[in-house]
Amino acid sequence: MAQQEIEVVAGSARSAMRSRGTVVVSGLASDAHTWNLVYLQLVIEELGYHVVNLGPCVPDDMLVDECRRIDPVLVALGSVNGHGCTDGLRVVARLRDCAELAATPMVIGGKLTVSDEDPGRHAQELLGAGFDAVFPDQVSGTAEFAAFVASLPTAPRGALCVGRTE
Ligand code: B12
Repeated sequence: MAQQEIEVVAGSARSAMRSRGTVVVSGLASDAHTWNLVYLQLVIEELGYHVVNLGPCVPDDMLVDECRRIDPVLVALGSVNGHGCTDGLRVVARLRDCAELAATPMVIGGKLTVSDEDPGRHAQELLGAGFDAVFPDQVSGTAEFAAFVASLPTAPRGALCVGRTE
């Protein structure tokens, strides 16, 4: 491994060790919007967590594989194109099917549908499918999300590594 790569890996491991745990931030398979994910990453980092940001248009298989590998203290999914409800219902079922992710806190937020009609009904559907909290733009903002993140238990020291070796 080149010296530069070793320094990057060591730096990332140090930041994970100092943090309250690792959070996976991700866009959904259909969604090309990126800046909401950058915004989420910055908010979560300010709250003391290490963030692995998978970026936009993440296929379901990749999201599941990365969450299993990383073993995060929180999975935060962002939607902007309005298909968050459809994509979210599908992928949360896949995530919850993995025994090691059955109890992992998972949230989704943003513009979850293509119309403003009845965000509460869609939120209930997403909660019923396996999310722990839903933050639709119409009825919630950064303060509610930050309060939820602050309420998470701190990861035990041994669980702070970025990758799970299987
Ligand atoms: C830039 C942009 C694009 C770029 C994205 C480039 C990129 N690399 O990101 C491009 C050109 C690719 C694009 C494409 C499309 N876009 Co566009 N886009 C925008 C635009 C102008 C800005 C979005 C942005 O970056 N905002 C800045 C970030 C920081 O804010 P944000 O995205 O609003 O996210 C906030 C919240 O949603 C929330 N949030 C988001 N995720 C989460 C997650 C959690 C857990 C929480 C708590 C909060 C949260 O917090 C964020 C900060 O406040 C908006 C219009 C606008 N002015 O907002 C339209 C907009 C988002 N786009 C829209 C649409 C419809 C599309 C297209 C379908 C257009 C088309 N017909 O092709 C495609 C979809 C492509 C796809 N496959 O996803 C609509 C969405 C409508 C809806 N959801 O109801 C918007 C609102 C425009 C509009 N008024 O119609 N878009």
